[in-house]
Amino acid sequence: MLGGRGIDEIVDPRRHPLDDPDDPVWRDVVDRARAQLRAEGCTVLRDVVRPERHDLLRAQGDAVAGAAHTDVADVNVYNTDPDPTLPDDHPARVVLQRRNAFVARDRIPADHIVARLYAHPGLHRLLAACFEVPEVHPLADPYAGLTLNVVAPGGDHPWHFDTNELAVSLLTRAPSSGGQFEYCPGIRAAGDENLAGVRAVLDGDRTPVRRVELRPGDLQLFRGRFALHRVARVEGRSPRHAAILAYSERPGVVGSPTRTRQLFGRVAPEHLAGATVRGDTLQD
Ligand SMILES: O=C(O)CCC(=O)C(=O)O
Ligand SMILES: [Fe+2]
Repeated sequence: MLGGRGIDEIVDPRRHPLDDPDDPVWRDVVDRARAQLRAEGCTVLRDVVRPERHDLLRAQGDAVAGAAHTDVADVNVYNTDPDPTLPDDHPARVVLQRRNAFVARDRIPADHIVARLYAHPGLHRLLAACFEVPEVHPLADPYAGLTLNVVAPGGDHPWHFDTNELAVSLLTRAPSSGGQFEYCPGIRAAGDENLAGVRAVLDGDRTPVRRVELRPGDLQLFRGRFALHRVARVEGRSPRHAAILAYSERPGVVGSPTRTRQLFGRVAPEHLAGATVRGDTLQD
């Protein structure tokens, strides 16, 4: 347990002064993140969680990992329903096996390190500055806003696009080997699906693929709506646990019923209300 002394007991204010945007260190963190996000669509803030909290971070993830909805499903990169009317060379026709598991937000206690970070206004302000958007909002989705992604040994998380524009993830348990995050920066854009480029990666093209080595406690900032990405196969005996902190530029974002059922095996009234908010006109 932590002593309830505020966010400083989780985040070292000398490295990441979340509550002090006038601190020159805050500016340095933002400048570096912006440059990398502009160039690559991805940046990693190292050791956002204090190293002395990494054991607790891992233990809290272990404590909820058993609540993951685990299944094997046939999916495509857009997580859309199969559509046999599409041409054979359309990327949505490539069937991928999803063997991962998500713990939903309603199963992660509010006092856990990842839940406290997800809700912290100082983190929202820092993330908005890094992503160069006026504001970021936690999702209105009762399950998908904050999740723990559990990838068991031998498993992976196949190529996909995210529903949300901005993704932030925090590794809570590293596998002994494998499980690297791979992504293709800006492979599609609002109004440009780049079907041929996406299909090429599914067919094995490594040209646009970048690899990130994440460590527990690092915060990864990522534009997942436009960058095809995956988690490579986890090797060894330890699972990979990553907290996914999903934010949106607009308030009120809720996932579709189809996507929600795939990820969590259940839906809430919010998902069925048809109030899905999207920032673009891409097909998913
Ligand atoms: O586990 C990760 O690092 C990323 C997972 C992911 O891409 C997702 O949950 O959408
Ligand atoms: Fe993703």
